[in-house]
Parts: sequence; C-alpha cells; structure tokens
Amino acid sequence: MKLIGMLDSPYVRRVAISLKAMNLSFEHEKLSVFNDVEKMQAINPLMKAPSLLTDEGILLIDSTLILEYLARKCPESCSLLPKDLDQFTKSQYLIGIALTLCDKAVQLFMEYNRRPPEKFYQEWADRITEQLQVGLRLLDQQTIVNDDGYLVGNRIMQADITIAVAIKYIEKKLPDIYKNHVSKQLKAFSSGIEAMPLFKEFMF
Ligand SMILES: N[C@@H](CCC(=O)N[C@@H](CS)C(=O)NCC(=O)O)C(=O)O
Repeated sequence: MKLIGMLDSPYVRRVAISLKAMNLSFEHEKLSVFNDVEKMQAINPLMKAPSLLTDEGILLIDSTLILEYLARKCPESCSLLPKDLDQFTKSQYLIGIALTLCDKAVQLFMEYNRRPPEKFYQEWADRITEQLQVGLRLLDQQTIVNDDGYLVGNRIMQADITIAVAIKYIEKKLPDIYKNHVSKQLKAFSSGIEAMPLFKEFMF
C-alpha cells in the first residue's frame, strides 16, 4: 500500500498514524497537492490528499473511506473503533467534531494564506472562526480521559488520533486560535498523545 500526501494535512496524518497503530506496512510518498501538482495528478487526477493506492493499484480517496478500507485489512483486535455500541457512538461523535475542526481549520488557514488579500472574504472567515470556537468548546466538554489516558478504550483509538491531529494542526497553523480557544484540558490531552513515539514519527 502507498499513502500519498503531506503530514501537514490532518487527514493524511490521521491515516498515517492509524496505519502504524494497526500495524499495517505501507510506503509514504510525501507529495503536496499544491507544490507537486503534476506528480499528484498522475496518481490522483482529483488532486486530493490523502490518496491511498492499494496493493492492487486501486486509488482510494478521503481519510474516512481509507480508514474503513484499512479496518477490513486487519483483524478485529487492531480495530481503532470500540466494539461496544455506546462507546462506538461516543467515538463517532468525537470524531465528527474533530473532523469538522479539521475542515474549518484548513479552510481558515487557506483563507488567510492562499486567498489574495484583496479577495479576503471576512464574513466567511468570521463564520469559520465561530464554528472552530464552538467545536473546540464542545470537544472540551467531552474530552474526559480514562485512567489509561485515552478517550474510548484502554489503548489508542481513532477518536484519540483524530482529536490529536486536529489540535496539532490548529496549534501549528492557527496559533492565535490555539492560544485563545483551546482549553488547558485539550492542550494537556494533545501533549500527552503527541508525546507517543507513534505520533512523533509522523510530525510535520
Ligand atoms: N474529507 C477529506 C478532506 C481531504 C482534504 O480536503 N485534503 C486537502 C489537503 S489538507 C486537499 O486535498 N486539498 C486539495 C483540494 O481540496 O483541492 C478527507 O477526510 O480526506
């Protein structure tokens, strides 16, 4: 399998960390959707990251669809989702918030860094900022770690991974939002998870 995309994409990072957490071997080609356009187009004409090429050469797009595919490739014991329905539902809820944070954080970063200043769309930036703040508040209320230091299990699971990559992206790309709107509790959770070798290996 080959994972294509840069680790400064929270979506690519969640897939890379998940692949490793599931003990699945893969190659990683660090291509940028903006700076390696031709190479990227040759692999994925839609120019999206993450892209995953299966061993059979099938192109998979979208981190969540890729993770669903990977879940089929490994035994249940390495699943990153809880088996218990209540815990699974909690996990899906947390992942949903974290993915929305990823979407909004990437959009806001693009608004500030890719859009020409004369075309800056203030109303849109305000709306995204509000959504980010609401998402961070919701997550803060729900980020209650268990005795093992995780959210929904006694080992690292997808909810931990997706929340951690969302917070790290905000920390690195939107430092003001991180400073002013990420709670102490979320910062502590992020630091604890990011200290794991698994996360350090896929830092950007
Ligand atoms: N929902 C997608 C989002 C992926 C995404 O938007 N990736 C960005 C990079 S962070 C991308 O491909 N941007 C280029 C584009 O949308 O044209 C996922 O979970 O994989």
